[in-house]
Amino acid sequence: MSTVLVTGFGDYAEETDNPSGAIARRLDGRQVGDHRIVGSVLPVNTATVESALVSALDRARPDVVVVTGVAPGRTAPALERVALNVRDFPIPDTDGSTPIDEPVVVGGPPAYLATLPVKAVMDSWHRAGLPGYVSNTAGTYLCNQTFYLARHLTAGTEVRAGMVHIPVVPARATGDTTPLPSMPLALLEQAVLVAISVSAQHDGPDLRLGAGAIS
Ligand code: PCA
Repeated sequence: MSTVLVTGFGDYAEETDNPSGAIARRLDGRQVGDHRIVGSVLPVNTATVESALVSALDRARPDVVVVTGVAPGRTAPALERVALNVRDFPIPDTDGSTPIDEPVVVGGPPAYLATLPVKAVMDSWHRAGLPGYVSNTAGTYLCNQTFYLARHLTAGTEVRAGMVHIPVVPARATGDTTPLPSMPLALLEQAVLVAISVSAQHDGPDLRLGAGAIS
């Protein structure tokens, strides 16, 4: 039996019903195949997110960590390939803090690649009829910070860590004449579940599938 920690985020700015937090709550305690899921909701707070993540890691002792967060404007779920050691916040966090060009970890490596099998997850999404892609930037806000921390804290261990960004749900996209792209919560939850089970089961190197981008 392996354990997967899935984190989502609480509300922030215009995301007053963050689907990533809702999914983490819904999946907490679920067992999928041979995998036990621990779900945890993290604060959108640059000063406290690390201690919240460390407590979740201590509690779950996971084999796999899947950080999730909402990215308004994204068209579909995305596996993030890279976490940067940069905090350059486009909006303040829930405490009003707006770091500019500060590292996530002082003296840490400039970047980490995900240790989840991002291509295998993308392939399974497509086989399950779910849209999804590999993204080459997780931004420079809380999700990137948390993804970087998850990789930093698991570096040199067998634990695999990565991040999935999800679009907003339809309710968040109404009332606008140029609506944000959206997907229903049930489909987003299914995408996160596929990411969890493929990441927990996949053995050996990632699939060799092209999913690059020009920009
Ligand atoms: N999304 C933000 C932070 C919290 C969340 O759900 C991000 O993508 O950085």
